[in-house]
Amino acid sequence: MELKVERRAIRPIHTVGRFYWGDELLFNTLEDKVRDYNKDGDLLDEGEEKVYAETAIPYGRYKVVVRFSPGMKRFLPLLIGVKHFEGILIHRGAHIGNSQGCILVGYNSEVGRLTGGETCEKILMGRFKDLAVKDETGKIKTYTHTDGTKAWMLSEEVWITITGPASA
Ligand SMILES: [Ca+2]
Repeated sequence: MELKVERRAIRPIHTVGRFYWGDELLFNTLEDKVRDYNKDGDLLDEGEEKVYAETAIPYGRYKVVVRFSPGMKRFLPLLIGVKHFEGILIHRGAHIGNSQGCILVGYNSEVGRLTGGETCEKILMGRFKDLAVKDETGKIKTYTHTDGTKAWMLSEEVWITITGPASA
């Protein structure tokens, strides 16, 4: 499965985008400020630097697993192999104060903010549930992720591409 975040509004302190499941537009995303200015997947180039809790993850394509987040106390999608970052999740949130590089989901009904995040996270996790491997009783099978937490067994690999804006 291929997911996509298309960054569309690159603002001085926040970034609004669109979240796609395959080709299907599901809802909006909100991230911190984009600092991977040359879009090469790192924050090492001239003029680039990571400012803690104020930096969006670099552009790129990342594997996604669904892992139990000890901090969030629920199963959430986790991006693997993000340069300069650890524990990048996709979860609900209203404003970038809720994110330290994580990808927030909701509807961009107000400038720089999201609403309906709880609904959007439910929709997203429903999609992952459809992909999950279940036992005879319908319970999702899990394995132990490399960080020691439980993760869902998925019937296919899931990848997410962080891209955009199309016109730039
Ligand atoms: Ca870069």
